[in-house]
Amino acid sequence: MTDITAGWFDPSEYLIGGHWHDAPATLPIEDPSTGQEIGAIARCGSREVSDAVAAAQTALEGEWGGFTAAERGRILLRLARLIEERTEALAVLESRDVGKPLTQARADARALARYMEFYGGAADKITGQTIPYLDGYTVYTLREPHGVTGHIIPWNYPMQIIGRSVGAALAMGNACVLKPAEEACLTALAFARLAQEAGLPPGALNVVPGLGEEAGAALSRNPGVRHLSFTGSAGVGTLIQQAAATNIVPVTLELGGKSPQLVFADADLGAALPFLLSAGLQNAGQTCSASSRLLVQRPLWDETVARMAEAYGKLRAAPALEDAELGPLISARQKQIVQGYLSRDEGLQLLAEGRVSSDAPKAGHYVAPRLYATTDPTHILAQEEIFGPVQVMIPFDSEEEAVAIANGTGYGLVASVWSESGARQMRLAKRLKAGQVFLNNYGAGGGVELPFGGVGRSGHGREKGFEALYGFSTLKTVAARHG
Ligand code: TXE
Repeated sequence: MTDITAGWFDPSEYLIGGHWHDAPATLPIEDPSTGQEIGAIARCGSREVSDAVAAAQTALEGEWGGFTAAERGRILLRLARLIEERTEALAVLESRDVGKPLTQARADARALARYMEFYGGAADKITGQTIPYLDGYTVYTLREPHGVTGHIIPWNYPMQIIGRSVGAALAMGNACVLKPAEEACLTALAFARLAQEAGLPPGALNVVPGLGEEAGAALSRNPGVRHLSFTGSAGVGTLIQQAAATNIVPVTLELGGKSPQLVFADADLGAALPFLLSAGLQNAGQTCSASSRLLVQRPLWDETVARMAEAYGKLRAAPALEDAELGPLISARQKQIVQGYLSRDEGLQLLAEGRVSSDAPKAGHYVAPRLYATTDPTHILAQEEIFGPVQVMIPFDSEEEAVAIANGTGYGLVASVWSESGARQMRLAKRLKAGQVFLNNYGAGGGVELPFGGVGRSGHGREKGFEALYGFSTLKTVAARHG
């Protein structure tokens, strides 16, 4: 078996209270590009999870809990520098573990550093308010950490999601227990090593890899956890919210979407095209904010279809380290889910299909990207999150119709509008049901400063930006009567 971390660390260890422990049992690490087993991670269970929660509590009562906001910020800033120094090593780890093209993994590693920089800088800039009240009173508010926060994250963007949730939680002074996805844990473990190197005290961050139904379920039910942050499927999100209800703790859920881009006849199509394509195919479409629906006004329909189909014809899925446009999907199971949808494409018009590289290992989880068209926005492939390299184009006539189609799934994560009309942009920014609306762009470069989250079935709560710092803290009102 290859040494997947190139001697950096043993991936089968897990972190509790500042100590790396030998795994009680292990789970295999699979390289999605080859289908080969390339190592093992720990299979933590309820015992390790409760030890991790206890260690986090101890950290809050000890050194970590005594840190000033500025001291916490300084550690995160040091961590940002360490991540920057290891960008390439982190990118290679993520690329192999997730099957993500190297360029995309590099962008994720840079984002992780940037999150630490942003939250490191923000840590001592969160303030309360003074509130004018009755004569003889002084009223003010304090922002305090929740305590122990639980972070259950998926496999598609481990570094980005650790950055936005663990970064913000630590900045506010919480102590974190992180349960990475069993399919991709390596950069979570690397991040924890670097956090230690940056001086994060023992117990402030604990990492317990394991299965969702074991370690994940144990973490979500542990009464010592005072806030839960979850990114993943709607089904598991429901379980997390139920567990949070039992313990009466706040929960942030980010559950994916069916995000549309609306292209109007007055749009600059040349500017839109790269976004129409990449927003749907980044990480082989395994992206919560993937733009899987492209709504195009009829006067631009033929040209958009022709140019998109031409671009699809050039796409290639290849091993992650070859850095083609697409890598494999994360697992045989995910490939099965995507192929299940593709087998239900009756009634759709297949406009174009990319290809799988001829030298891609047969046991890798490759799916050739597909572009479809339909006039039926209720078709299952135009309604459900496929989480694979599949986009559906839908024509429309009026702005009214475009809004109805765009808002016509239960999801509400991202929407974008391509139009030169400022008035239309402003109208639609209000009318589209989404946590974020992008005007003449998609994703705004992923900026860490931008609050992010969904409405409807896409979840609730906000991560990223300053908003996350409010989510990872609780507000205390202090009212003093002094006569
Ligand atoms: O997600 P899961 P899966 C969607 C996407 C994909 C589908 C299935 O549509 O096809 O979900 O992916 C942990 N208690 N998204 O099965 O199961 C699990 O270990 C507590 C969208 O991988 O939701 C992992 O750490 N935790 C999404 C995390 O939950 C549990 C990203 C996510 O896994 C658990 C990923 C349980 N009972 C998938 N069961 C997005 N929004 O970006 C599992 N987990």
